Amino acid sequence: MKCIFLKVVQAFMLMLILFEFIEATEEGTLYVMEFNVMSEYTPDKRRYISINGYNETYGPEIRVKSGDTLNLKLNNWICSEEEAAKDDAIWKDYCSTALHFHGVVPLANEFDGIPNLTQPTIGYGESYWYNFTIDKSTCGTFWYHAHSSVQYGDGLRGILVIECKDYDDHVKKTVDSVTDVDELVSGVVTMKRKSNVKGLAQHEVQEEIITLSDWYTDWNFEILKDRVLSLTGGTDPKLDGSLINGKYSDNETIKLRSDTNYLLLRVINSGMSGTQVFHLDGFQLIILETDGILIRPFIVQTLTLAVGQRYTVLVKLKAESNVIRMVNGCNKMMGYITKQWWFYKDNAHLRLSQNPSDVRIKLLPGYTKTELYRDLEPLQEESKKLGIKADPDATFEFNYAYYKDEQTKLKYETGMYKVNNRTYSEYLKGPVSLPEVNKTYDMIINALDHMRHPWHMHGHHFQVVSLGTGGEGQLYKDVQEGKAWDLYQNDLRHWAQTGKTPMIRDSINIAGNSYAVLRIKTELPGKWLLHCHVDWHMMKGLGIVFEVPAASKNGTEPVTTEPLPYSTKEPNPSAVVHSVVAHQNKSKVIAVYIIIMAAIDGAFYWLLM
Ligand SMILES: [Cu+2]
Repeated sequence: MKCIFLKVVQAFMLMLILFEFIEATEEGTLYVMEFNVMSEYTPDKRRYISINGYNETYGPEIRVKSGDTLNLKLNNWICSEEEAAKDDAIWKDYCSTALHFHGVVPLANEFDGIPNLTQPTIGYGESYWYNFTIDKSTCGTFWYHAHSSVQYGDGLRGILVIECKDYDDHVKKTVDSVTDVDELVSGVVTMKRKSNVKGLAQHEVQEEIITLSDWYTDWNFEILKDRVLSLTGGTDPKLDGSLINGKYSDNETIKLRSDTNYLLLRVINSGMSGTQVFHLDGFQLIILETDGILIRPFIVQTLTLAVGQRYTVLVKLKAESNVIRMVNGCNKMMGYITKQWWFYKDNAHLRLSQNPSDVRIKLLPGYTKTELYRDLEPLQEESKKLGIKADPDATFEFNYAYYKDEQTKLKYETGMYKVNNRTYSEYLKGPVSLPEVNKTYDMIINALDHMRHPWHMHGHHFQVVSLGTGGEGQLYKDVQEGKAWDLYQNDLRHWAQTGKTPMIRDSINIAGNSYAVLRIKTELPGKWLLHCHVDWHMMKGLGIVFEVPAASKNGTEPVTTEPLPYSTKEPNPSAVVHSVVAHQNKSKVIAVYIIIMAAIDGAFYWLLM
């Protein structure tokens, strides 16, 4: 009798193990989609770019899993035929396009979406296929956006969520670790050693996407052409408003389900320029993700996002949480544009009379403009994935400033940003060559101007080894003294003494008259951008291109990369729509089955004898 019972248990355990294995060996799903990109007008005649007729300045949300394949066809109808035919570089830029998948790393250079660098530009009436498989290690919150002219602020953008088991488990473990905690305190969350992940009810956690973006009343193209790129044009046009989830309106609501105990928010700054501040009145924000990197849960009260940055935050609701006020501040030249939205349960009474202008963003609890690069520590597995070692193989220095002298104006017909005395378009023609692939490099970025800029790295995540808070000046590897140098040395000591890992991400604010030290490991050959994500600034030259060489066949000697082969702009034959097939590697399954059977039988034999 005992024997039969044990056999039943054995068979059941075996089934469980096998089920998991088969699931894990499944090939990803193939998603085929088409983006028809065209210009539309808002009711008050503001021209914007719409994807597939969407009525807002965001296209459809793409939600896939790690390992899935995307076949995305983009059809460009941004301009009229007449506009596209204009013999004018600014018009040509706006009428052609290419799509960048922001933060999706690793992704081959040919899918990075940089017109005339990683792909041919998609002209008026032309189509282009983006066909790639998302790496198994890529997971989290991302976005896609145009990388031509100032199109994305006009609407050529959207959210890309890549789901995976590690992310879900991390959410569940964090929920389990804070579920019995009465009062959450800012700082690192103490995680339970053994987490009862399986026992958690999925419905308890309600996921919402919160996109934050600045907004300009006038058509971006006009602002660019008539103001920013004019002879007397400044660097930052006046910002007119802020969008939450694409909406200009204030006091909008997001419904909470009646059984929601936790909110899981994916917060994204997908704007053109303004740093965004995010706060929930009376609630702590447990940060779980920085730009596609899972981190040790860290609690803050107010979140600050540079353009391009994404965070996942978990919010533990209280029994009486029927109404939660969301406060958003969009940073403009002087001060903030302030908005409030509401999360609410059906039976809640909304106090819409509360005025967001009463809120002083700078007085929000925990408000800071400083990046938390010492606190937002990646999970160990994430650090391992990147494989960044303690010392760099080489260090590069990039110094940027804004030039509006007569000579610059004569040459570029407007003031320009330059990095090491060259503009972005000059780097497009002649990238900085990094010596080798599979090496660790430090990039020192020095701000010689007084403004804050959100820098974004293509094709790589970076570790933030050191970062100034603003005003301490530049870091020069040959000078080795001064405030910035002392801060840098202090950070190096900190990492050595604590054994902690610096924050890892792909976008970061660098303060004015300051510096950053970003560490990367070159893994993918190609030409990659490192640029300010304020589109106006990029149009005025603020970015560089660096080239990672491909290893030669013997794996050591670097060779110069050849131009990428583009067969055609027409639909790729591999992109034919077909139903999803879940391939199961039968021989592997059988082999594992036999091994498990043998192990279990052995264990039972040992137990019973
Ligand atoms: Cu900038």
